[in-house]
Amino acid sequence: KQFELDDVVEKEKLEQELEPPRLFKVVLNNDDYTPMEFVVEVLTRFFNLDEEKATEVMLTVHYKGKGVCGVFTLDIAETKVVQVNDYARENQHPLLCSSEPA
Ligand code: TYC
Repeated sequence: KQFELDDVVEKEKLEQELEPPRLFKVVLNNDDYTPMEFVVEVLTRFFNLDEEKATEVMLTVHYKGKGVCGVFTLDIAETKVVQVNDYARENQHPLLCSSEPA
């Protein structure tokens, strides 16, 4: 049985070398109610942006409707979306975070 497992592991390794992981943009969507300051806090807390970059992304969302917080593999992107939406709801803000193929 062990050699079959080794074969599977080896095959997956080769696939991963041939095909880079698919990437997903995590985006924030604009709304009329979430305070700008809270959005900047979210961007610094969950996406490790500095204050200046966070403000830039927040303003892009505010003026253009949405903006990219970062690009991640599927697992990480999904986790960020859940963390941000949970945090927004805990603080009673309608802020919506979502993800899409990069
Ligand atoms: N439009 C919001 C306001 O004027 C600010 C805002 C920015 C909300 C970005 C959401 O993802 C967002 N208070």
